[in-house]
Parts: sequence; structure tokens; C-alpha cells
Amino acid sequence: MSQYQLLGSIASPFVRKVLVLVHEAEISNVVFETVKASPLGGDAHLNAANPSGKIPVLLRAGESSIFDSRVITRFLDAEARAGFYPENRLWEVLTLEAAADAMTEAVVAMVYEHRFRPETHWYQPWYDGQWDKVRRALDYFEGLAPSFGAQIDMGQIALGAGLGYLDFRQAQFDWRSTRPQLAAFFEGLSARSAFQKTRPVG
Ligand SMILES: N[C@@H](CCC(=O)N[C@@H](CS)C(=O)NCC(=O)O)C(=O)O
Repeated sequence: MSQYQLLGSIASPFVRKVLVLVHEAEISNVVFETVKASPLGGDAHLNAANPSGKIPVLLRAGESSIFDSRVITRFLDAEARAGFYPENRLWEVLTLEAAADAMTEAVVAMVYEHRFRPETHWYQPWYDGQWDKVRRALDYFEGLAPSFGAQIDMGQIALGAGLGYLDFRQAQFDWRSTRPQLAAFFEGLSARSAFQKTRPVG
């Protein structure tokens, strides 16, 4: 069996998506390596493997590296025949994953605004626009939550990683009280061992 190296950081929600899949599908041929990713300059071997300098990246000996998270999860799922992208709901699952990733990107963008730009360059209307994206996404997920089946899929994993990151970086934000279905779904998902083992730190 081929061995793969996953470049990432355990604080990253996009890396977490991959790690949750690895646990859920009991994939044993992926080794994790912590790297530094930063828009101001990350690790050289990360930048060599992925021109965007973003994590996660999956290194494959003798073959091209794979990124971004959605490509890695699709690849690992296909190799393991794990079924987290069920054929009969493929477009719904991919769209949910895209929507979850987009919400996560808005949260990451807010973190980066304050981490990497001097305070004199913060632009509040842009920041507020990211919050609007997050709120709209949460309402969209609240509408979808009743249709989520017992069998989890990659869209739901991406959503769990995104909500976990929202709580991690914006702990003061109460999204649950007006979105009870989503809150109940997330509580159930968070109790799964794959989510427990991959809680963000950092
Ligand atoms: N669309 C990418 C997003 C990955 C991403 O934004 N990762 C962040 C960490 S959470 C990163 O590597 N940031 C470093 C940078 O922007 O240079 C994916 O799904 O993999």
C-alpha cells in the first residue's frame, strides 16, 4: 500500500477535514507532518509542493502532490472506497462541502485580517462582509440540517470542521440559539471520536 504524507497544522479546519476522514474511514497509510503555512511566507517545502503555500497538501512518493482539501478527501475516499461521497447524492454532498468550505474561508479571512495586517489597515466594511457570509451560510445550513441522514458524508464533515473553527476563533458568537437544528446536528457530530481526536489547538 502506498504511504502518504499529509502536510498541515492541527489548528487548520481544512486539515481537520482530511484528518476526520482518515479517522472515520480508518485509513492507515497517511502520516501527518506539521508545517508552517502563512501568507507572509510559510515553510519552503510546503511552498514547493503547493504554489499557493496553503495547507493541507498530500505528498505521494514518486507522484505529484495533491491539494486542496477537497481534492485530497476525494482522492483518499476513492482509494479507500470509503463512501463519503455517495454517488446517489454526489452533487448535494459536493455543494454542501463547497458551502461549508466557503464559510470556513470567511472565518479564516477574518482571522488573517487581524493577524497579518496592521491595525491601521483594517477595513471594517470588508470585515463585516465576512460576517455576513458566515451568517448567511449558517442560515443555509439550518435549512438543510433536517435533511441530514444518519450516515455522515464529506459535506457534513466539512460543515463540522467549519463550525468547530467558528467556535474556536469566534467563541463569543452565539450562532446556536437561532439555529437549533444545526446546533443539534453539530452536537451529535462533535461527539464522534474522529471529531474528538482532531479538536483544533493553537
Ligand atoms: N481551499 C483550500 C484552503 C486552505 C487554506 O486556506 N488553508 C490555510 C490554513 S487554514 C492556509 O494554508 N493559509 C496560508 C496562506 O493563506 O498562505 C483548501 O480547502 O485546502
